[in-house]
Amino acid sequence: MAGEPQDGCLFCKIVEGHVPATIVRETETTVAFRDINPQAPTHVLVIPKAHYPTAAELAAAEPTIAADLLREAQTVADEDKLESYRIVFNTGPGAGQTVFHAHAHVLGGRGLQWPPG
Ligand code: IU
Repeated sequence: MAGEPQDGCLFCKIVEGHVPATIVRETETTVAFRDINPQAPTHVLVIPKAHYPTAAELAAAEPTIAADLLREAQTVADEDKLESYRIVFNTGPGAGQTVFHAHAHVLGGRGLQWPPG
């Protein structure tokens, strides 16, 4: 069923505490943890506890949780005192999405180029 934990989903396992992660924030609906392969001094992933493969599917099914995700991403940036930062939703393999459980990347702490690669 939509939103239910999926077998084999690594981020569902992080939500359930079955896979270790450096968690920086947790709310009723979201978890934020440091990326294991950081691309910037701050690189935090903010995920919904509910399983949706992409941010677009999350927003369509659970707009309130999608808004929670954005608010938490902003809070992570504030807590790391980032003056400038980027919030990224890679969507689809061609855009670099490798984990199909919606997540926002919060990147900052260094200069970020535009356009991204
Ligand atoms: P992507 O947008 O789907 O490529 O992002 C997935 C991210 O999840 C990527 O940056 C990985 O380094 C990160 N990650 C993680 O933080 N912990 C893990 O156990 C695994 C991936 I697997």
